[in-house]
Amino acid sequence: MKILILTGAGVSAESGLGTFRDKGGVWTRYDLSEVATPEGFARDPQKVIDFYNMRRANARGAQPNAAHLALARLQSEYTRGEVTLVTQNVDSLHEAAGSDALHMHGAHGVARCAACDARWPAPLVMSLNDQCPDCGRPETRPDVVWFGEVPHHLPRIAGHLRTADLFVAIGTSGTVYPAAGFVAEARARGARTVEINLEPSQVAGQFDEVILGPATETVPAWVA
Ligand code: BJW
Repeated sequence: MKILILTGAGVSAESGLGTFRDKGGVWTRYDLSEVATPEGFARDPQKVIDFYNMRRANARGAQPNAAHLALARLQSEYTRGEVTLVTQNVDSLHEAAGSDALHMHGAHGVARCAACDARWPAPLVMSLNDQCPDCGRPETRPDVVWFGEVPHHLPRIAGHLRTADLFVAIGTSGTVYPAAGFVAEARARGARTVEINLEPSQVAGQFDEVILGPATETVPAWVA
């Protein structure tokens, strides 16, 4: 059986990383048009760099929780098929738990040159004057996907959506596309679909099964 798992901020919530849209979430404290769009970066790049330096520093101290660990165990021990993990998260907690994940919205740990698209490991504190190691231009930005930008790995994800027998979404509100549309795609191709979340997402009605509760309890129980 081919299993495709999509995770969102809820899977890292109990590691101490805030979600985006819950009470006190990132988008209740920051204007996303200012810090998570190419236009915001063009208007005030220093503000955006500061925002991501702060988020990168928070993420650096976080440890994987029981949900990340259970998913890593599933990925390494499942012998009746394959388990593909796609995450919208920019933290590296799936990797810290031992998983291999496709980061469709990028990663805190990667810097990108806005001029030539080169990528390299991000320093903990990124600066606007950082020069690209390839072209030398000082046009460094975080390698994260902002609104209006095309997410990473979409052709590979589309392939997995076509062939998955089981699609599972964990800790995501189902508000951001194209990820929120994956359940419909997987379902149209005949996959069974399961949502695991603290509360029903915006697209909960499209899943065959919805499991509610904190990820550190529900995910290990589902994997077991
Ligand atoms: C727990 C829990 C616990 C809490 N246990 N659970 C229709 C189709 C296509 C696109 C669009 C469309 N309509 C509009 C668009 C455009 C736009 C969009 O979706 N806008 C909507 C807001 C309407 N999308 C885009 O612009 C995307 N690009 C794009 O569409 O390109 C065009 C294109 C697509 C395809 C092919 C060709 C071209 C890009 C979106 C980029 C999103 N970027 C961000 C920032 C990333 C960097 C950063 O981290 O700063 O990604 S925004 C933010 O939202 C972040 C997240 O990955 C993303 C999703 O959030 P997530 O993970 O769901 O978090 P929350 O907070 O929303 O939800 C947390 C959930 O966890 C909740 O449900 C809680 O209940 C739960 N929870 N604690 C379990 N303990």
